[in-house]
Amino acid sequence: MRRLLVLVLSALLATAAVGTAAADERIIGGERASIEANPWAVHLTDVRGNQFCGGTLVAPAKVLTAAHCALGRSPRDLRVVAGREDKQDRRSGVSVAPVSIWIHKQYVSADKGEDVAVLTLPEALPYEPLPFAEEADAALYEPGTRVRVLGWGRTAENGRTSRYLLQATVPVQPDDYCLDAYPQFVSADMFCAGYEGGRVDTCQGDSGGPVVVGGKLIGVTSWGEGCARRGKPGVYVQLSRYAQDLRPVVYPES
Ligand code: 4AZ
Repeated sequence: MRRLLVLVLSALLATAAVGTAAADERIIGGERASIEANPWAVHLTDVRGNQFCGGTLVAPAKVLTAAHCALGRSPRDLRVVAGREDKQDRRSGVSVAPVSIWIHKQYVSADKGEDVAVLTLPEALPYEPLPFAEEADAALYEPGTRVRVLGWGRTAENGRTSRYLLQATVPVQPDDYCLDAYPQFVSADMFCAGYEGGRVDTCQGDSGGPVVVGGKLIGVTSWGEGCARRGKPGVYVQLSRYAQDLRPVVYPES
């Protein structure tokens, strides 16, 4: 009975949300993004189709996501949804179970670093992958660099996740700013991004998803205190730091 009520209420809310979509689209403080322009953007769901994380196609059959999105899950309990901008549009794109999950062997928790995982798909997908940053790409993390974050996560700290793919642009902050915000911040393995006043950010459900600059995947959405709060930037995996660990998993044939 309660579940029916929840179902009816969420249906009503979903209808209401469609009507006001243009007024306040977000990740938080963001806007709609098309899947055509961002074909490598994927989301992860459970077997029932509930979306809980993001990911990026980095090779035709490899999805990079956060370790905390994959940990404790079996491949058969997971689905990678690709080619689908609207989570409710079952006719677009594909939903596939991975055949295997690789989690960085040093991963403990998101705020300790190594928050990376790779899902291997049963076959190549017909969507353009996005290459990840490598050792030589350190300049892409310079403070002030405006980076693009994408996902289907919450559009308010305690709100619902987004039906549509959203994007926002946030500036990379200097390491001392990130450390002031979070004493556990690990400068070598992470970067943080956001405005000092907050307002624009990733949120729950965006984890595992892409941070993009200059046609490269430079980060993975990882953690933060709340969402879009003043003085609490989003924290992202500094992918160039993990390129060496990722290459043999993403390109096993080479
Ligand atoms: C999360 O819980 C999460 N504001 C993702 C991103 C941020 C905070 C939390 C950054 O998945």
